[in-house]
Amino acid sequence: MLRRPFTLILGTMHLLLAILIVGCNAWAQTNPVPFISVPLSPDAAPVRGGAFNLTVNGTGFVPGSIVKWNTDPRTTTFINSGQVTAAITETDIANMKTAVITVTNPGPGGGTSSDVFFPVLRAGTTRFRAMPVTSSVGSLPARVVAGDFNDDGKVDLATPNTSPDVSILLAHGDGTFTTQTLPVQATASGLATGDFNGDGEVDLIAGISSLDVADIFLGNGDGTFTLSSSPAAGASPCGFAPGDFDGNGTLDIAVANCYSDFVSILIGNGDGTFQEQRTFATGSAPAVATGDFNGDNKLDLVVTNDGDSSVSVFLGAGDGTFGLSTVVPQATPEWVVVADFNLDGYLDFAASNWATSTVSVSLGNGDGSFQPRVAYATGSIPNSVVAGDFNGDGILDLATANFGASEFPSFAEKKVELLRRPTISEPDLLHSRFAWETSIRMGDWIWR
Ligand SMILES: [Ca+2]
Ligand SMILES: [Ca+2]
Ligand SMILES: [Ca+2]
Ligand SMILES: [Ca+2]
Repeated sequence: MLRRPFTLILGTMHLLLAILIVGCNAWAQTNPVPFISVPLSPDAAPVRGGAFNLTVNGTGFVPGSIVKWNTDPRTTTFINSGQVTAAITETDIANMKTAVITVTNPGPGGGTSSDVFFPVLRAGTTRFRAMPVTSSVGSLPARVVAGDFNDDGKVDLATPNTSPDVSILLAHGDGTFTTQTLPVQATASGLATGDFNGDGEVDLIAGISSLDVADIFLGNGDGTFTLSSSPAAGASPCGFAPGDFDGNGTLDIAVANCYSDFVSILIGNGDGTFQEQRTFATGSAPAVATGDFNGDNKLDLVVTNDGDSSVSVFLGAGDGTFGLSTVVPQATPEWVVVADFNLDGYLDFAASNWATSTVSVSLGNGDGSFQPRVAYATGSIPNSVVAGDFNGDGILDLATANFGASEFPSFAEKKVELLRRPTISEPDLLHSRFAWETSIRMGDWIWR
């Protein structure tokens, strides 16, 4: 007699448990690592200009996404997977400085986007201060990357060198740096930042081209780094585009192999190690950048094929694989930058073409296709290109590092320089000057 009610209760409990499990599974959908596309809107603010809403466009945002101002969370409104807004306070912009903007997704999965910089400027005056500053680094710094490596709200730098080592330049905020040296196995030919173990601290990936591997250094949050792994990465890995390509909350990396005709995908395990590389064919001597070109909330790739005078666009399937979408003829594209240059909400790209001394802009149609490219003359042999709003009108500009520039230094160059580029209006550009490749990053390293 007692058995039936007991069975009934047990049955009901099973049903409840089943509902609970199904509900939990639906609720516990894995969140991707978010990705920020430039520009932010606005992309800068006048000092003491009052509170405002910052619009952040990108890929992989979820209802629990939080925008951080330096390391502090700000009240965030989820618009859709490609857009969030954040309430920036009057106090945030009370002083001139450059803030580090990131977006963090909650678990399961989740993680923190790469750093995007937000200048707070003196209203009505020139946007940048012209102030040449030189810092010593290792031999022949090939590139330069920026990030806040010690969580002090000041933007630091790192260069890969032939010494062989990586120089870590911790910013004092007055344009000077303390340089630390990170040993690597052999000449470091490329460098990129990302949070590969999901602890909120900026990590580094350095391409070791002679060994066909990449060294992964996990950031300790105090400006020091620990070597985590050295996954095989194609042939002469030299360019990197981190992104969560399979959307599982671990940062993955697309690797451009500078002396081959394929791109490697390293799927992250979330602890600073990676699965065995997957490769897919493209043109020769590629460089790579990422963004969502067709608005499906899955990161895509744009690959420049220097040796084939073309650019390939690969649409991401969202599982770490990519399909060739379109090949656009170009003139010896060496480097590529992804941004929304015409502010229509669709990502565009600009490629620097060394042989024709041009930079060409291809405007995206939002479906993975692009309008015919428009070329602009640059200085001699533009090896890399960077996007930034150099005159403060809210519209992205381009700057190139020109290999053939008359000020080109000797092979023995061992420095990075903050300098004013007279051809563009009033920027501080960081120009890493070097023999076979040059690279620039836009930023404000004078913390006023
Ligand atoms: Ca980390
Ligand atoms: Ca992943
Ligand atoms: Ca896509
Ligand atoms: Ca656009």
